[in-house]
Amino acid sequence: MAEKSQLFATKSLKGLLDEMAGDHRLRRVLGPVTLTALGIGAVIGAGIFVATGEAAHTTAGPALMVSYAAAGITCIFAALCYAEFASMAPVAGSAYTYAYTTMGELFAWIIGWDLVLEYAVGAATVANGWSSYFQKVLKGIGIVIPAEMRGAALTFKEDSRSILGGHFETTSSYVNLPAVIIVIIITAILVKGIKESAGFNAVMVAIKVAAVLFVILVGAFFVNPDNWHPFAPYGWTGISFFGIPVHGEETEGGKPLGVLAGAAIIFFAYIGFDSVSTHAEEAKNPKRDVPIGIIASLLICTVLYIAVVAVLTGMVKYDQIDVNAGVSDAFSKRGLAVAEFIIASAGVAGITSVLLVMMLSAPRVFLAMARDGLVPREFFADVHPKFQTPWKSTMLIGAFVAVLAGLLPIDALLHLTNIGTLFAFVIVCGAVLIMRKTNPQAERPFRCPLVPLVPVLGILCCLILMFSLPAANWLRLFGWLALGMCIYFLYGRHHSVLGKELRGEITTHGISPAGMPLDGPKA
Ligand code: ALA
Repeated sequence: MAEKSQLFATKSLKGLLDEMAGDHRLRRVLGPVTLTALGIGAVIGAGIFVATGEAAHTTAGPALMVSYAAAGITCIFAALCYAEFASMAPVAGSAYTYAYTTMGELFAWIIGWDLVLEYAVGAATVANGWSSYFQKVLKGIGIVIPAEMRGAALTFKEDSRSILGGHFETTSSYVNLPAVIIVIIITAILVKGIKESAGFNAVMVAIKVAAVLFVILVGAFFVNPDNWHPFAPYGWTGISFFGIPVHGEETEGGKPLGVLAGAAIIFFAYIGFDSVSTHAEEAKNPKRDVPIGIIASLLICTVLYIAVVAVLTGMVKYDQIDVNAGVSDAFSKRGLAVAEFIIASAGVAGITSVLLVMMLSAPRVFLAMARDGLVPREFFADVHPKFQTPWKSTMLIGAFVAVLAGLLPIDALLHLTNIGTLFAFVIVCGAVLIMRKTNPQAERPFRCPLVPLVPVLGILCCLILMFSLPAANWLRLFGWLALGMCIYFLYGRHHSVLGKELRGEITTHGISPAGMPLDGPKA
């Protein structure tokens, strides 16, 4: 009986806030500007620099501008929900912690596991995009990496007749070496510490915002409005239900086409604003600064993105845009080779800062889960005595990301990241609705406006985008969640702090049966 109720048992909001009073916490060093910079650092990256070219060319045409607006609006709904939660429960763990206080342990596990997927697979995607731009820069100075070490070892061939939505094939490359190397370097920086990381990030953010403004301001002089016709050559939608077309066109391999399908791809460009909430524990004034960081970074990025796509599709006809490095290539096509080199270099810097924030976030989700006993605490909650970082899990995630980035192709990684993130957003929006019912009186320094409308619209928009992705992604998401379920039922359920409380195994307040303080081992 107690075991069954454990699955749906929730952590109390008060308990959560009490936990924050413990002294084994991360250092509070981040203010609103740093948090917004971390948000922008996480958001502008491979999505705009790499995915835009392919999405405009193959999926949406110039109407990709509308796709960016649609994805931006979806994120704003989710961001408002994130901000309410982040201001109420400013502890590390983001949506995982929110789910634990509203929907219970099982949902919390699912979302925590899903967030690790988002950040780790997202980081591998970004490392892959980084490698493309880095190689463009190297080429500019006459260095060419051998073909065997230049790209992913595998490629995915979509096939609507296959039950798995397609199959992987080997390529002529053994490993994407630049991607693996950058992941190792970032891992080392993150083990050393958050303060240094935030400073490094600020420089990168300045460079990439300058690059994006350069693209918009210089590119605007080369726009030919004729290139915007036809505006939506692939249609306005592109929705399928587990591979069965519902609205809009599809490729022969079963990949949806159109503005919504484009939005589902470039949604990747917005991922990252939510990671601001995973730094709540390191924020100086989390109740005020975290919502500011989330919303400000998202609004700034939406405006910049729409402007970049307008310029890009105005400079080059959509069906001639380069699918690997569309933004920098547009300048080369207009005879601006120097500009191409400048943008590629700044792109490398910009994408690096995204990688940094994504790889910073995954170990922090594990940290929150470890404090609750759902993953081994000795490993995942071990804060380094000198650097005060979760160093062991940072290195584990680094190894996982390096393997994915070295072997898998960017499109498969990108789609998987998107579906995992959209799923997390659905849960966060749902959690806000539940929390308003179960804890109506709780202090909410930031209130999501127009509840229930905004969370409900957030859920619907995310589901539509999930159904605009190729069907194979649903299978991969289910596969990842099934693996997570096995781990939960074999480990997490038996070691959960909440579960032990329910079973009466914890006798002394604040001390687990192993004699370990509930908020983790001493640093
Ligand atoms: N939004 C991030 C990017 O575009 C993940 O690289």
